[in-house]
Amino acid sequence: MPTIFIGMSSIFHDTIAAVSTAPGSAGIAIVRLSGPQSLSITDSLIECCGDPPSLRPGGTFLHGRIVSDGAEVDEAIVLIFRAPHSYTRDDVVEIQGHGGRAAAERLLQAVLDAGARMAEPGEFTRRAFLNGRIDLLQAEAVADLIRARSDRAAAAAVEQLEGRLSAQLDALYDHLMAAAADLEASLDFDEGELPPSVLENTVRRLRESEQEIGALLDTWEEGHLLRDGARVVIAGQPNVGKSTLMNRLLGRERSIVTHLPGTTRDTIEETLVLGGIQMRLIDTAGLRDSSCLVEQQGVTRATDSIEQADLVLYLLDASRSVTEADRSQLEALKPEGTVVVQNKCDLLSGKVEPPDNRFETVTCSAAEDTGIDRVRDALKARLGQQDTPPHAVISERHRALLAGAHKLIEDARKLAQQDDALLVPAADMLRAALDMLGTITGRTYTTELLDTIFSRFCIGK
Ligand SMILES: Nc1nc2c(ncn2[C@@H]2O[C@H](COP(=O)(O)OP(=O)(O)OP(=O)(O)O)[C@@H](O)[C@H]2O)c(=O)[nH]1
Ligand SMILES: [Mg+2]
Repeated sequence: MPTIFIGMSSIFHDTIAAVSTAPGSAGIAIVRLSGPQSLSITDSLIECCGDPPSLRPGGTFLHGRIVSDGAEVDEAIVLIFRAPHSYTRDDVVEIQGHGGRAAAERLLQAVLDAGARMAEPGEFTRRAFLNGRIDLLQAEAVADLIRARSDRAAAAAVEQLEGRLSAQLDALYDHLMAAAADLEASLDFDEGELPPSVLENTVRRLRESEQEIGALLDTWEEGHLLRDGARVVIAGQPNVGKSTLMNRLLGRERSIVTHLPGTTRDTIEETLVLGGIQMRLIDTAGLRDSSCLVEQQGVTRATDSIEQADLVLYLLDASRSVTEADRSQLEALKPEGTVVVQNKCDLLSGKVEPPDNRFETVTCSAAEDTGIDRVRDALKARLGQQDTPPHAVISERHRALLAGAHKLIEDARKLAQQDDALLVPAADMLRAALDMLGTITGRTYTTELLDTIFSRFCIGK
């Protein structure tokens, strides 16, 4: 008598499938299925010794030939995950076939022909969320982890995936819920009869919530640097060696270098990972007035880049005296967001004086490749948070919601402190703030919100 495995009933009635490994040459490719027919579809495709997949327990694997329409598709290993012990909490099957684009596509086609539907980007993770295995913050962490370009970004995503940020948000939600309940309770008192201690308690709780949200909002800057990479803009007058420095930092000849001022016209962006920190390095056109239309546009782009930069490397030609244009440019830059680099030091015999004591200044010769480590060290020191262990940090989506909730809580508190008669609008505001906090973890969500979040995912995740 074969053992019969009864799967958990799922809210999903169809079975999705996708190639879950990256396209291209590789040892193996994995086609993943999730949904109630995952096992029966695999049964219909596999020729193997012993029981078919649907009669095997979860956590096991088997070897067999995948045959579709009488033709052999591939030799494969099949991994079985039974609901609810799977990535999506539904029955999941992973078929490992040979790698390579064509082989993987053939395997996927066989699975689709047998009754599965092609998965949308992020649909496996979306099902994991809708089935309650992970919350929205953890789902977002999956996308962050896949995209992480630096060790630190990956470590922060893992923290978030493990639920550190979720736990923090849940505690915040509960705290605010308690304050809102206190406030609602005070609505039952007649005017003038509300004991002051009840209101004092509510106000204290609201203040604590505001502080906690403030602390979370402070992690945004770091989160932005980890997720998007710090925007490091190399700027300065024409011909000071910006493109040469860009190439040195990247370790390859990316930007065109000539002796002619005005060589770089467009902004040139490349990713650089330095000491575990991801950055977008941006080479720009030399800043000068030009009658050439192309160069003018380049200078406009350079100026825009400087405005959006997390850090500006302002280059000077150390062999020349600092110009008026440099002085007025430096005047406009913030010392906390700028490192002055005095380049072309090889052309000097003596020591160079820093142009402006307000700015951290390093010297180098990009052409001779000396002092570039000083530039790297300055970048790492300015952009790294190496002294703190990696921790989960909020994203732009979370920031907008947290900032909104913070404002509502603050306004509600002020109303409550002002007059008993204003407790009703204050309670409404707290409900709206709770909704906002709930949208971060996915206690409350809309289809549009899920569409936006999961469209960032790749197919197969
Ligand atoms: N001696 C010396 N020459 C350098 C150094 N760095 C760059 N140069 C030279 O300076 C000239 C201009 O270099 P680029 O890197 O194109 O300068 P840029 O600032 O990008 O110039 P634009 O794109 O025109 O704004 C080239 O001939 C480089 O070889 C350096 O450290 N020492
Ligand atoms: Mg250049």
